Amino acid sequence: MRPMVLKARRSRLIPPLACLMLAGCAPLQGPLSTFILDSDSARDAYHLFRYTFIWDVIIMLTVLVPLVLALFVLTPKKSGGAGHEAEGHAGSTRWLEAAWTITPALILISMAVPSIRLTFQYQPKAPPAGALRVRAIGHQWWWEFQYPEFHLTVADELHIPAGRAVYFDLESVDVLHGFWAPELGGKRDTIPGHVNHLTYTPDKPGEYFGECTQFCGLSHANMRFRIFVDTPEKFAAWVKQQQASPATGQGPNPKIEAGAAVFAAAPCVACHTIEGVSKGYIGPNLSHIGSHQTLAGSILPNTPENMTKWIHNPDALKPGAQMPALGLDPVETSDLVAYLESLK
Ligand code: HEC
Ligand SMILES: [Cu+2]
Repeated sequence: MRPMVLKARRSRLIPPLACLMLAGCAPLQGPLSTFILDSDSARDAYHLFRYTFIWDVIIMLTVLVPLVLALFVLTPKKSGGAGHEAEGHAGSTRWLEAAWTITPALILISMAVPSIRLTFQYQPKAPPAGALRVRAIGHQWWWEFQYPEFHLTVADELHIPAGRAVYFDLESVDVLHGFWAPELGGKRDTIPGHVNHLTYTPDKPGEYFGECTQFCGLSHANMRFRIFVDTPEKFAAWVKQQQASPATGQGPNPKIEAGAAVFAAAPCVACHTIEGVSKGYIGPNLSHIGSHQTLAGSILPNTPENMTKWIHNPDALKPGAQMPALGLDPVETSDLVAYLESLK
């Protein structure tokens, strides 16, 4: 009876195992897939991966097939007698040894050369001609993006034009972070006191998810960002909108006016910049926060409800968040939210 029981048990393992294996396929299509190739860097990295993978398979088969044959098929018969195993091919192995030393060396070189070439190609010391320069600065736990060309600073949502190279200066103000938007390729660390570089050219308009990839403290997993690749026209319009002065709450809406007054009188001004209102730089620039799709390291959709919850208690949404709960009353908070959401 025992073998039957074992078989039944084993077959029960098949569905969960199949699920596990299929779950591995989900990232092929998900928003953080390295198999979606929307930039030159992503494509080149994929081709290199495919090249090394093919060699890996060939090497695995070259090693495993003779090993399995030796272990299970070609084992000498017991009757051979003592000393039989030691005979070997003495005298004729020199060429064989040379071949199995030189061939792997050549294969390794053929992988190393393109790996090193690509590594340097996508982190040049100087920006490629015509590239858009962006300083990407990691903070616990959000991203600051500066465009020197446009005198612009934004947070967590980076806009870049399709078809134009972007050149990142990657920096950190506190601890090690990692900058990675997988579908656009090119992952690189941001290191305090050191500037790393990365360049790629996005192919086409789209919305891309990014993540911090180096464990950087309590809310590491909440340190996300978005890259919006726009058409050149849409990008130019976005730059214009960001450069314009934000609505400052002086309109006819009394709620927004009241919210502007709350902001100006609260400690918010010490940490946040709103152009024409305050010059704080500890936290994200809020000049056009109403035009953002997400909040707080791209972990929440930008809705009045989420903004209210965030201001009420940042730590509850993002453990360790470097913004204090300021104990504003509900009316003040609701006015403040109306004001911030009006800043387009
Ligand atoms: C001690 C500094 C500090 C003070 C005071 C402060 N903040 Fe912040 N704020 C931050 C930091 C840091 C972040 C980024 C947090 C994160 O995402 O990890 C932030 C994030 C935000 C965000 C999300 C921004 C984005 O781009 O997603 C909003 C909105 C915001 N703060 C509004 C306010 C308001 C309104 C006040 C006043 C009631 C205020 N903050 C007071 C430091 C501060
Ligand atoms: Cu980080």
